[in-house]
Amino acid sequence: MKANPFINRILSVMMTTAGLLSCSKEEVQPIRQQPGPVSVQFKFSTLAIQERSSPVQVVLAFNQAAQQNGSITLSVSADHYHDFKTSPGLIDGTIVIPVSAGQTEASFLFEPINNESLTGPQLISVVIASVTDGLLTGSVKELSITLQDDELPAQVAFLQDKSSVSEDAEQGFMVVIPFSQAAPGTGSIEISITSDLAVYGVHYTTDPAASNGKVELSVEPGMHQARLQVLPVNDFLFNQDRVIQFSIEKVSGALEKGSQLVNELRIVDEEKTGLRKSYETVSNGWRVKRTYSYDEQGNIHQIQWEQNTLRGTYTYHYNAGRLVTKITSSDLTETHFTRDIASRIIKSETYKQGELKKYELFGYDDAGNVGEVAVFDRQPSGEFIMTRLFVYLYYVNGNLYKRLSFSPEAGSEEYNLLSEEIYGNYMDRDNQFPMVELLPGRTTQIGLPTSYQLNQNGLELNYSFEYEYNSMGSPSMRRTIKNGQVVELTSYSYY
Ligand SMILES: [Ca+2]
Ligand SMILES: [Ca+2]
Ligand SMILES: [Ca+2]
Repeated sequence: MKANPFINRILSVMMTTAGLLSCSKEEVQPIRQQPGPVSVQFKFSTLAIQERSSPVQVVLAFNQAAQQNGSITLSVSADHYHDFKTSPGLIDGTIVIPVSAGQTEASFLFEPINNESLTGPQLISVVIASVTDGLLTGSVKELSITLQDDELPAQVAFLQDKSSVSEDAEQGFMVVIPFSQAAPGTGSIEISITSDLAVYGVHYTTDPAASNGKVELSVEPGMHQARLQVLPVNDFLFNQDRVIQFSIEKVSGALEKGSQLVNELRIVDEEKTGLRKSYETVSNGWRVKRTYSYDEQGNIHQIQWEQNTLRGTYTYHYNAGRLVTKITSSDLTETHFTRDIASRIIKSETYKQGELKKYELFGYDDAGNVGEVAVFDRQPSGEFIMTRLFVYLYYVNGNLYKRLSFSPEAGSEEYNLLSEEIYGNYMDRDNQFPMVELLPGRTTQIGLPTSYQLNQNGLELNYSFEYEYNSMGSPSMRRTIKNGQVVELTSYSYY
């Protein structure tokens, strides 16, 4: 077999190489024993760690085992250094990790601190700042740790949607805004205040004070509620209730809006509280209603009346001494009053469209009660004649006992008795709705009658009254009973 020249050539090259290696052995060996520096880099460039997580080992990987002892210095930057610990410890923003020969990686322990405050996620940057001889910083030289907060913002809402306070309440009213949990940090609540009738500084103030219809409440960590004190101004006037709307407009910091964001506070005009407002009597096919309104001094301003489908208004007019001088009616009649030196009304004159139609003369008994009323009506001839005479008798305590109605006999000094009404069995209860209203500013029944007798045309009719009361002890309902049957229902309301 003939030798292949190609194979021969390869063999000769191999021989030559072997000879070359063996003769330069002493020079090549140090390159193998002293490989390049050990490259150090983070195993990951990002890490997300929960605030309540157990400590996490953060690894720096080497490309080969360390040849010698040394150390790695990490520089750490964070907003809140007290939110975590490291091992080795963090000193002046750096961690120094020792490295021993033969180590193939290094690490440090990152321990989050579970706190109660809401700071939001925090970015912590860890950078390989320097390494000692024999080590080299690799390409992943920075690690971003996201420290996740496990707190939730506290929810902020009003305790109630509606509340009320009396105008004369000295401490005012505390609007309470409870939180769903202790505030996990600082925050603030902006409350806007609006009202149709209540004017800030005139009818009420707040603490903290409002400015341009807004109040800012600041919240400290750990607080369970915010409070806003509302101080009504007591004006001593009989006017009206005023409603103020508070609404949680904005919250910031460790807070968020809850569900009840509006609170309506009613400032109750306590001067008027309990004053009679209206009564309505309903019978079979018949209805009458009167509604009373007052001026700021608490005197009757108007009475609205309704009778079946008819309605009208009486307006009261007063002099400087707050005594009624006249009552004008929506049907254009006017009743003027004349008083004696003791300010008692002794005469009333009723005009219609300027013409005197009727006048009444009032007489008083020894106790000062209206004892008699003589009614004079204008006749077609223009002259006035007495058409009725009423006589009133009272119990010692001032409650009306009896009303007698007479008609004068024409052309004589005699009177005919038309009817006799007897009120009896009074209960000692507040009664703002006397069944007989004689003159403004006077009552005929300070208590509640429970029986009534009418003697007329030879007939005797007997009624009894049963009452229901409101929480103030004032009557809210009256049942008029005849022969065991309810014949009339009266309901009463108060301011
Ligand atoms: Ca926590
Ligand atoms: Ca936290
Ligand atoms: Ca008032």
